[in-house]
Amino acid sequence: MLYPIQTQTRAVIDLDGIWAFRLDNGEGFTEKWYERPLQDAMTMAVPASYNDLKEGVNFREHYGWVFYQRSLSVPAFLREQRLVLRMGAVTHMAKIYLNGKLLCEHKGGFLPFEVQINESLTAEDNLLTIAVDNRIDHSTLPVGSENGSGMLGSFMPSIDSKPMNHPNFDFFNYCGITRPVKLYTTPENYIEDVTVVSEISGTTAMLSYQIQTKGQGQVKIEVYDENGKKVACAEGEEGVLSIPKVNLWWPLHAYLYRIKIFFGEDIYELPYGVRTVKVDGNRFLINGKPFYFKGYGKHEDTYPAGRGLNIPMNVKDISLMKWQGANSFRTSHYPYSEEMMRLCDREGIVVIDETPAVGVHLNFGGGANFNKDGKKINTFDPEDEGGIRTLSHHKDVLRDMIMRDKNHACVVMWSIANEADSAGKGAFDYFKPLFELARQTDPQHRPCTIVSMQMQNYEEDCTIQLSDVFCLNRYYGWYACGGDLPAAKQMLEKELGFWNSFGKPFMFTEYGADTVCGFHDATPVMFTEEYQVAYYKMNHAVTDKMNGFIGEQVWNFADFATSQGIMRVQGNKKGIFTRDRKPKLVAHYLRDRWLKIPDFCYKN
Ligand code: GCB
Repeated sequence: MLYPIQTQTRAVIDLDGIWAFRLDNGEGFTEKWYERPLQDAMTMAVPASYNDLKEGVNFREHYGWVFYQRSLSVPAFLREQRLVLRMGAVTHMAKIYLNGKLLCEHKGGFLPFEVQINESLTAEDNLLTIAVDNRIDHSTLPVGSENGSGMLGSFMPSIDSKPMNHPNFDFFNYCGITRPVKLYTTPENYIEDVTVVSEISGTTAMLSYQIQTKGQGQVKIEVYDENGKKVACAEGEEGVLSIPKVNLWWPLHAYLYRIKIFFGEDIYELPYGVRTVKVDGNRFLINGKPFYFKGYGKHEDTYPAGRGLNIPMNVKDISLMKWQGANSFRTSHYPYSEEMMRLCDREGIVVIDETPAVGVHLNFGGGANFNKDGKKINTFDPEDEGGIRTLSHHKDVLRDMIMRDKNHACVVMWSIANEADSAGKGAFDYFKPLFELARQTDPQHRPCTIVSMQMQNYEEDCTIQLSDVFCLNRYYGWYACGGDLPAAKQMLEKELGFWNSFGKPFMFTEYGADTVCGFHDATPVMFTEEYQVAYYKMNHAVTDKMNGFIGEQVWNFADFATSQGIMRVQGNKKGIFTRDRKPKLVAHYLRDRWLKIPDFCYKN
């Protein structure tokens, strides 16, 4: 799906700002709130998660639908164009109404969707309503407990007073219209999709392209370098463009060509970095050279926007990454905004792109693992016995993520899930078709992985058969052997020896220790800044000896909000930076280490 941009033939109207807003009291649909101006409405920012923008626990933890509304008038001179309403992301489920009429519904909170609105639009003021549902269960990604049941943050029996979300994952269930809402135009005959794949031979790049169109017209395509000089052109819906003396896109040294596509009256432009990605033996090659990942698992999480698009913070985060000598991050645990992906292309930040499949594990934490009769269930048990019901939605989000991000130079690998029950019974049969789908859908054939968790029998993990790179989340010295780093080191050495023996690349996609900024001790004890440093030093003493170990992504870039519970002190505190991006002691240690580790050939 193309990102909406303004060109000589396309206009983009930004619908962000203050909208009217109301929590559903159970009457929203029966009273048809979408048919008339919302009564007793409050104000709400778009884009943003709504949870932290008004006070009160009932507001923050609201369970179910909310209604957003605004008026919409379209300039007469645009009415002859094709008018498309496009939502960057609505978390987790949306119904879009225009003048009381349901235009479309969408499931999944982290990917864009759009609908043409010409036929429902009137010449005057139009009433646009977006109803948003934040409920999660065994059919959604991410996964939550069924029907809002479960016990929040407690190991002791307690009563279930009212249904509420019980995430089977460790981040706050922020929701709302979290990314921009835009109205864009195209001519009647228009460019629908663009796909470009690079191959490099010597100093020449061959770009195979495919342009999908609707309607009548001729396709022409031109490529411009960063100085605005035309370096290649072609005609036809598909073909090959050759760029001699190509400037490659390198991590931290991005070079973006501008691909301009003409079709009939329509024009679209794609920023495009030329690079290749390949796994070869136990190496991860970018442009043929063995890359070493230094960076983080992140979250889209800031105060008070929640998971709402925060462009200044995205710029700041990348600046801090560069300050620290990092070169990469993973979009844990959902696809990030298109604005962030475009920024990473521009800045040369390498990205592992992850689906929202987190919590696909009913045998671990979260309280999602009992059916309504109180019987223990396994993740991949038949659906009618309480097993997970995510497979078809998982296919949809995987396909949509790849279709959205397929042309990004920054994306070098697809993560199909985070910490699923990948060593559980039935896991291979669940994941095999997803790997096949990813490999068929991605025109660039990037490597694929599932990010695997500790605390399960790693020798049984289906990542062994399916993944191109083993991505490990490991917490030796925290959840295992917390406070006993010598014992943790022994266990880590044993396990990493196992992964090293396959002759495939493997890396950490998470390792970390909760650290409350300002806690200090001369003897490093858990939760102090000194312990976080000692923890990482111990891990690196082991990983640096492992030849096939191709990268270290720490958990987490910054402290972030989670559900309440006895394991979390006003959120998860494993950040290298605090939630407002102040460095902890470990930030300086990592900076020192990473500035000395080259981006390429570290393990040669
Ligand atoms: C994990 C999860 C991540 C958690 C982290 C933690 O393995 O992937 O979502 O936040 O552990 O801190 O426990």
